[in-house]
Amino acid sequence: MKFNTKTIHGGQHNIDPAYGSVMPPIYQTSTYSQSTPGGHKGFEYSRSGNPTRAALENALASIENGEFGLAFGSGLAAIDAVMKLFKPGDEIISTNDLYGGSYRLFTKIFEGLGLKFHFIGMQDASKIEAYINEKTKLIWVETPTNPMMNIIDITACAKLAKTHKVLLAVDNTFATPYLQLPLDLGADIVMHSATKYLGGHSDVVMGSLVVKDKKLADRLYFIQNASGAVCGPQDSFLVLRGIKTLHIRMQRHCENGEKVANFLKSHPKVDKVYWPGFEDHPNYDIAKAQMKGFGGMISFTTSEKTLESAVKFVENLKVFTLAESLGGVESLAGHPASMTHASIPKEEREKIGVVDSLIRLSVGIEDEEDLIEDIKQALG
Ligand code: P1T
Repeated sequence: MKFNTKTIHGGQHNIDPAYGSVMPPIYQTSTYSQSTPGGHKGFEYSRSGNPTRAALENALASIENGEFGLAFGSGLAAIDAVMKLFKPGDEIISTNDLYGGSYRLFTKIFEGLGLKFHFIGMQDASKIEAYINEKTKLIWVETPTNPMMNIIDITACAKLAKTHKVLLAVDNTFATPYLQLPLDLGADIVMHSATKYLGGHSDVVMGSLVVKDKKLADRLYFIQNASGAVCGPQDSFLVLRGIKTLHIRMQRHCENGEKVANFLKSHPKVDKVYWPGFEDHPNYDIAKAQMKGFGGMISFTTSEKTLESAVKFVENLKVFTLAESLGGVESLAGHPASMTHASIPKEEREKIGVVDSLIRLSVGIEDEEDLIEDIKQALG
């Protein structure tokens, strides 16, 4: 089955044996009757499993070319489950440019529990090996990174991970499986904030993991059930519905993203534009090789290079909404330094380019003329 068909049908057989409904029912139940202790029909308690969530988890596994999907109450809950695979003293190498909440989870929760993190630039994957030692258990990659749109070579990271027998996890939130399939490139775990493009309509908070290996899936399932950060049936239904239009939404996000990125690049009030589709992006060749398109996420700095100019821009927008999050049908603008990445100390964030004049756009699927007109008037 090819990708577009998978978004609609992948993992979705025998959805409703009772009435043949085309969409799975929302099984809004916490528990299931048993004829005798242990005599149930596959589900016993909705933390451990729920048919609507199972339909979504099967769809997630299908679109990521994996075998096992797990859905969580948020993207961070999914990352939290991955980190619980490890024990005090274990080391993790992570991209230094990543979602501020992931950084906060790593440094404020898991460092306190004894995990050691190395935050490094991974744009040149050959630099990673120097940080691997016998305690290393995981390489954590976000690509494209949030918010600097750096591109990391997943195939090169996978080779390193295999050589040193460590796991490779890829946060695929910005790219989505429409553009990039980390498991096919050798990653062990693919993670999503399903809140974003998978859900696609800014109406749900959710996270997911997909893996190929049964033993790894069993360990993650144990954590999902034992820690209990699952998502509910209604949210599962919404994300399953969102996935069915992922391919057409992504097509338009990419088209509009390209138009907006080029417009910004040519504007005198804009300094730098970060988007992996530019031929002068430092890792353009890697982006071209591992992604099917370049997506609708763009960051840029104002030519005035001040906090005030960035704040004024986002306040002036009329079609774009100033808000946290990304990946919905509507265009959003954010100010990473004070919003999504405020939990990263100023010196750390400025080292990677998250300066006060940086603005991040999630380009939606509206008419491109309206988006460009809006940016033009806000810059003006
Ligand atoms: O918000 P949540 O569903 O828990 O997902 C966390 C997360 C993980 N990984 C990436 C790459 C993300 O972008 C996010 C969430 N990001 C935002 C809310 C944001 O505006 O960047």
